[in-house]
Amino acid sequence: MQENQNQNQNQQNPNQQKQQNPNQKNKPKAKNKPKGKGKGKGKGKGKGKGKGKNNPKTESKYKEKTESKQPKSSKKEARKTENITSEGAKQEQTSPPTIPVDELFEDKNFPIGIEMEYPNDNTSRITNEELRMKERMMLSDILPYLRKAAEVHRQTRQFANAFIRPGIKLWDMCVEIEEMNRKLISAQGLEAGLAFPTGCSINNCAAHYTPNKGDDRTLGKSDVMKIDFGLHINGYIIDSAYTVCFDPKFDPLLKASREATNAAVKAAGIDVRLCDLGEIIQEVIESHEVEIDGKVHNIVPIQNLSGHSLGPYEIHSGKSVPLVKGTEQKTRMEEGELFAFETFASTGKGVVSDENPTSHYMMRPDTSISLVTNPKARPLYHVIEKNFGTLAFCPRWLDRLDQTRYLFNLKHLVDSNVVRPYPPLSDINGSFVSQFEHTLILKPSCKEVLSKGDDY
Ligand SMILES: [Co+2]
Repeated sequence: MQENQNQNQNQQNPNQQKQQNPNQKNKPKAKNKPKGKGKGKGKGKGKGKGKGKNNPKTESKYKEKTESKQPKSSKKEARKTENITSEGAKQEQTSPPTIPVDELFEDKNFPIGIEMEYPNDNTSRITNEELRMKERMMLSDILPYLRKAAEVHRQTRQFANAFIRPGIKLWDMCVEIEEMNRKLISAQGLEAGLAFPTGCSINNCAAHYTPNKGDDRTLGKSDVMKIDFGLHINGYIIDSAYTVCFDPKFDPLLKASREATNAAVKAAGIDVRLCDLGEIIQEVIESHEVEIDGKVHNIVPIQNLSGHSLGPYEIHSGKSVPLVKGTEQKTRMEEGELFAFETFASTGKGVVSDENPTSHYMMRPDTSISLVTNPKARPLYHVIEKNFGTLAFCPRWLDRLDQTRYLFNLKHLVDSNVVRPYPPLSDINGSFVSQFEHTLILKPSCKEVLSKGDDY
């Protein structure tokens, strides 16, 4: 999911900036901060398996399963997947998946993402035993949450790629993806579940599209679709996205974003300036071009979209990762921080603007029911607070909770500055946009790309 960079909205909503002082009511379970001090709960579960070679049997099985079902455009780049393993798995997942991920792995021993050394002078970090100790202390509580959510993401996207075909009804596709996510993560109130609606933005639409009731749109055979979904455990969010396209003429467009995201991930590190990542991303994206029906198009990054830091129950916790050079983001990345790196490559102007209709909404972090002047809208306020807290939601999820005739009240909550709308964001008509996104954490000794899989 994306940061809403619409200027007007930022101005009329000053609350949005005060994210550091969250309202308790909207932040249940926020007790596990990402920079936690370590609660002495690390039972040495990790067994140091992150670095070693893993059971070749389980590894190859994982690879084979995934590769056979990915869209062919994402097969090309062979990935180092040594760290992603099913080691510690009690039993195998079925196909299609039916077993909650909790039951697949013993003692919260979820697969580790790809661990990568920090660039340049930070490479010595990984060998420092003190740092590794600090890491276990700091992150022993939250890493299992993130790794489990990431494993669910991998399994669900593999499942989705097996059934997504041109002609599929997007509503059905989103429902299937969301139901699978709920099952695999053992969804439970605000303790575990979906972090935001399943985005399936198509062609010139870059982000924040998911079908509302009555939208019968189906996937076209040359559509460029961005699948963007997120999961969380106790507020710790995995935000990851990829592009699906069945027409090979768009392969270079997909490659531009995939390589840019990978380059940014590679360059990420403690003390790295966010503006420097923007420059890298822009350079990689602009080094590509794509020929569509006889015409060669330049490819550009979308300058008013960005990656973002993640906080507990907070999809955008303050820092942005620009996609172009020359921004004011002199801020640096810091140890312990969690980031969603996402890049968007476009054949259009490289600028998105709001579209209709809106499907993504999110309660503001510092809001209060006292702002809701119409008593008839108050029950909806409570439904949103109880089910989604400060996480994003969509009308489809209100339908699912048997809410009816909520549109007027939802509009009232938006007008009262209690709920913020996140409309679809699109580049110019006739353009095409690709996206790839990973969530990574800056551990003391190395970075871990949590959502990495064999597919992307
Ligand atoms: Co995101």
